Amino acid sequence: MSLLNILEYPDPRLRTRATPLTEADFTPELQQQIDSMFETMYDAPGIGLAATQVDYHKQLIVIDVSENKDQPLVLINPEFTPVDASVEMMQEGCLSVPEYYADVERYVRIQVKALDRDGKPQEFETDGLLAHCIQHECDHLKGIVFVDYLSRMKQERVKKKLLKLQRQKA
Ligand code: GNR
Ligand code: NI
Repeated sequence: MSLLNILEYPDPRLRTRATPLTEADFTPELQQQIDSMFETMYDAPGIGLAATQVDYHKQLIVIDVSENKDQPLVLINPEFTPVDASVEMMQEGCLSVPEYYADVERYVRIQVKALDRDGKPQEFETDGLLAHCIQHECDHLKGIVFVDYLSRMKQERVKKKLLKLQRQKA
């Protein structure tokens, strides 16, 4: 296991569309990648991490929204459908957009279909923070970052702020 580098907005690599994993992808290396993603997410700390954020462009997400950080969830080739049209706002943050938070509208209740870390199909319905988090992570796999939903002016402001932060770190 090892900590992975998290790409930061506006890094163009965050725009990569992840490809589905195939049966041949379920190797010991994949299990290592998953463990390293959990380690990176818990260390950050965050409640979710999409493979895109660590420059690995396969449809793989790790999540743990539990209080005690003891409910790891792996979603591979995830798909979701809203249960109904209700939406709600929640304040979101993103490990690829450090020190910035904004309200984002997401479906309240979603039906989720994905494979688990062993390639076994799983299906469940969820709402609340987990539903928001899954929608946020599925966006990453499509190259979408939550700031894309904000006004152009806010996007420009975040971009400037982060580029400055990145210059200072370099
Ligand atoms: O740590 C995170 N918190 C969060 C809060 C509200 C909605 C979504 C998230 S995901 C985020 C971690 C992250 O950047 N995942 O891609
Ligand atoms: Ni994110």
